[in-house]
Amino acid sequence: MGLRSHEQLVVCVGVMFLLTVCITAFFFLPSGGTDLYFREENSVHVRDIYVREELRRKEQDALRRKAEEANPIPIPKPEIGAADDTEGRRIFVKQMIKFAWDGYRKYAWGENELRPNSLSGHSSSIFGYGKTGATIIDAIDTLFIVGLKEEYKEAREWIAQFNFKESAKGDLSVFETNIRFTGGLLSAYALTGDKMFLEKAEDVATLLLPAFDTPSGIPYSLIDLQTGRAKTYSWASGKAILSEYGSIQLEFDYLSNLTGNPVFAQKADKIRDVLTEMEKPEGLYPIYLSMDNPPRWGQHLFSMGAMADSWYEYLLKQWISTGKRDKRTKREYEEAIFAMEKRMLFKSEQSNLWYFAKMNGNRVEHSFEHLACFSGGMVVLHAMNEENSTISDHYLTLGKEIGHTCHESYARSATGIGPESFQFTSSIEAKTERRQDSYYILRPEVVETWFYLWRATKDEKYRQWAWDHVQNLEKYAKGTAGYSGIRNVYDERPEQDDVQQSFLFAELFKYLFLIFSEDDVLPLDQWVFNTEAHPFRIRH
Ligand code: DMJ
Repeated sequence: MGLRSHEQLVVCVGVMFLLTVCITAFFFLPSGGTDLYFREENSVHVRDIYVREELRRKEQDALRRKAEEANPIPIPKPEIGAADDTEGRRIFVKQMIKFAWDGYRKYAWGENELRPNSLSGHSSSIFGYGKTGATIIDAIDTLFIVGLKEEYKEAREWIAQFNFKESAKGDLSVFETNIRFTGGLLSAYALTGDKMFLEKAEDVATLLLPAFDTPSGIPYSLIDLQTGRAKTYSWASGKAILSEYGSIQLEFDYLSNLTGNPVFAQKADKIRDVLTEMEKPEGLYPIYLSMDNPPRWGQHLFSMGAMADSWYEYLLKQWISTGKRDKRTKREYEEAIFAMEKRMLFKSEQSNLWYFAKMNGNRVEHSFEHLACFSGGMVVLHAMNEENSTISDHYLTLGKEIGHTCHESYARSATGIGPESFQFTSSIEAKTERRQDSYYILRPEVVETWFYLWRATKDEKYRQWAWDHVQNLEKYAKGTAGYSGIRNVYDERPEQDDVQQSFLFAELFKYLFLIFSEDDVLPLDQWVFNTEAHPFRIRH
């Protein structure tokens, strides 16, 4: 039976309508619960933090499965609580190092760092954009000290064939290259006597030399190692940074001493001479300095933390590393710390917690950084080396108080791990309410201070605090194939940042291993640690 034309039109429209409905349903409706779940995961509309957490865990499980499939021999994962004596704890730390190293070796060999959950390489701007094996060079002395022999051998072979100049690309931080690369190689030489490391250390430091060609000798912050072109940070208004130009001397002096090539020590001495000549506002060192001749201070910002810290550390350690012969450095260190104690040391109102505040001109900011927690260890090291017992007692007390304050910043968080920076106000102490200050990136400074306190006092609480930190790292920072920073220490289920910093090996693992070792492993009257915890021999 034939249809009339208006009937044909109705059928046609009907068919098209049905088709449209089917196509829409096929493409846009969820095919099942799980699918909908994952579709939401990629959507920016998922605001509920618990849903996001759940999704993150699923993602991590998927990555873990991927890692296990790719790696038929499972990476050993030590269980929490496996160790209940000092030796057991030391072995536990060694297993952590092996776990983190195996992950790096498998997924990021030759890259600067590891993304322990994405199972790939990671780099940050301090390394330029080349693959320069920062983790291998930063870790090698730790591998040697803890006795991971096969791992050490493999790292040594990689370094022997490594050409820094060819591999480095873009602008590298002069400071970071010096403390991690020159420092790491120098300590590998100091520990093993293997000349290859010394030659490599000299190669790296030689590549940095063009950065010192400035009117005053105060070096630029960044350098392109292939062209030798150096510059300051774009945000620093043409100024150099105290912690950076001030943390050259230990490595450069040691290098000249070991090689007989005076050029490095001369560069470091020049910086020191310039600083000795400068007028210091009330004895304090501002963070910024111009590179003119003579140089001028920039804005009067003062801190014991970021952008200042290792300048003070190097004054003290330079005195110690010369077998206490360099009296001028000792005097300058004492004057600097005395001025900071006078102007910047505070005690909190409710809990009597001691901390160094920051200052902008005369304005005091009552906050203390994780980075600044190193100062506890520094003053304890001074106390251990000081002949005058009144001064020594004073600095031991100060060190204990700072170690305590920094411990409080850990104890007052949900994870037992301290934030990047914390404040002291009428309502909070040793905590932060600022989301942007709440992260932890595997920094070592707090454990570093407890390590010096352990060596100086033998008070078991420091070992216990370090062990607590080990367990918290296991709980919150352990990823699929290594350890990661966490984004919020106040979150009971913190998100990981997926970066295994190279200083985890150079510093945090080393201090943890040493705190559970006897004092004759790197005794402090024979070794001095650079700011990246690379040990150099003290000259006697
Ligand atoms: C390290 O690279 C060094 O300790 C440096 O002096 C400051 N910060 C990091 C670790 O936090």
